[in-house]
Amino acid sequence: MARILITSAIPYINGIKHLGNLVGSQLPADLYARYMRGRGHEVMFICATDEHGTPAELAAAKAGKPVEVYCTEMHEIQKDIAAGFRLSFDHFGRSSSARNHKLTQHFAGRLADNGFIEEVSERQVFSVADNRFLPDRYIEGTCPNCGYDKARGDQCENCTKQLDPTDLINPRSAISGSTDLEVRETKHLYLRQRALKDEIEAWIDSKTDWPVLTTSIAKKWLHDGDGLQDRGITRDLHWGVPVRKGDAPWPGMESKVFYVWFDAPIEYIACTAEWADANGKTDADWERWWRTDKGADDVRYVQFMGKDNVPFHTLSFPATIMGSREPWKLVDYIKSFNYLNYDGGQFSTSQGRGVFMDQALSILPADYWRWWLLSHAPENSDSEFTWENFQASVNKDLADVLGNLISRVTKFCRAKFGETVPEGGTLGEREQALIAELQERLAAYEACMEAMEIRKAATELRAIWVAGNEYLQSAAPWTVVKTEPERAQAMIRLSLNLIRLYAVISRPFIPDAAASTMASLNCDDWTWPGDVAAALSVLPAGHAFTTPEVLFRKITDEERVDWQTRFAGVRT
Ligand code: B3M
Ligand code: ZN
Repeated sequence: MARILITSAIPYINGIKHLGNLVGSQLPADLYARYMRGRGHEVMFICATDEHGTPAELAAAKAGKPVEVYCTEMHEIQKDIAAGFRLSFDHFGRSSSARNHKLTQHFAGRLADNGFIEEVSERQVFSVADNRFLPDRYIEGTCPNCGYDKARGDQCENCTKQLDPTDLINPRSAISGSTDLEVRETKHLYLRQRALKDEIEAWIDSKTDWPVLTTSIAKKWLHDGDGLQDRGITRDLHWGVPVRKGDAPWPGMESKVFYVWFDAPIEYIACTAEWADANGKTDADWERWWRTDKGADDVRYVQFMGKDNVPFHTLSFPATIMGSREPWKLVDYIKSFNYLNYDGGQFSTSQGRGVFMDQALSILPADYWRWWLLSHAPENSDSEFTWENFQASVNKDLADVLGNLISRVTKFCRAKFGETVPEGGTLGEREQALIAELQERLAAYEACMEAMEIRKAATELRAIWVAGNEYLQSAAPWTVVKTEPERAQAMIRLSLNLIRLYAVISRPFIPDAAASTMASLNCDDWTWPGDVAAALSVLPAGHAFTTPEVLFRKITDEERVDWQTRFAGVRT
């Protein structure tokens, strides 16, 4: 039994995520976690809300709520929706937790002690009326390029020109509207990533099994232009982890917080500590996942994320860990994803374009979405969601292939032999051939799941479902029963067991359907089928079951058209 630590990129707190976000991190991470648990491994699956930074402050202000209150509410909302999608986190934490405050300050202290922090003086805009420094996007004014009067200090939304706050004509505070702005000196902390470049590069070079998408992005940032840059890790905000050097104050940094991207990945670790706290465990219980001096040596650590998050996970977070000179676990494998597009354009949170997680669950159960998203995961290139494709996949794969097999077998059994596994007959050549085929296909499926080749895994799983259908079609127990009822019984006994096998191996993709199928089969044996022949005799003759309701319903053309129009516009 192996020990596997799995983290999904932690979603920002400022709003409900769309399906593109979901398929780029949380959902594939869940698939992998469920698979590894199914294989009997010890898994720790961690996710959280990413709660700090300007976007959180702005979203809270827009909602008219104190930022703490806003984050608490949004965390609960995101947690409920994640549960709705059956994301099986061992813990869904918060980057604003006390654990993360402490650990972030700890890392900063260690980095400073080891000479990896530099204090840099900068000139920045200060709002006298608000009594605070303003981050670029808190400054508004007229765009020097196009004249748009609500341009932000970092960019003009109207003409997309990148700006410096000092470029703006008539600049004002986005918080109070005040024009009483001054440029003042302020000190910030920089993480000296350049000093760790060789170490980081050697580490990345040692990861020869990483996906090309991950390595190519890491390499780009190591070498492009002037190469890896030192990064500012503090901000003049109120909301965030206060800058401290471990337990001690940091002179000159009293009113500052750490940059959100400094504390967010540390939350992976802190969240595991939150898990321990929430479950009455000790520090040793979470440290055995993260401290190589406390048992984490034999842990395999896998991260899941969208491609835009890769630089932070291949460079900045490793720099934090390495620079601490403490024995923290570094990631072993980074599975990254391209983007999912929506019906000819992009999913967009800021524009409200596409289908959002709550909306998706309001029209269909989680399994329908999980199946489509995972079987179309944007692994090797961007992929696209269209309602036609979604309808076709659900109707074919889930309803026609899997659902149909389950309902035909159970209904036929009920009609001819009653709701118990029939006992007559023995397996013939046809069944032996099926078993041999399944054994081979199962190995292929497992290989894809181990390698996190998600689309291919879905294809293999579908092929396993199809094999069962083809068997049933050619064995035709409904004909055989007329002349050789015992043979038909053997076929149905095998088929009922096949349904159980399908529930077990499909569970990572479609956990609800798997659970309801198992409940119908009156069985709770989720043992992974090592030997297919043995797995196909788990349900003995005489075992009672109940004929399940329709497992997957078809999406009608009317529904498809309706949803297409309903989700064509922007969410308000
Ligand atoms: N919150 C960005 C995102 O949600 C960011 C990920 C942090 S992972 C430590 O895509
Ligand atoms: Zn402009």
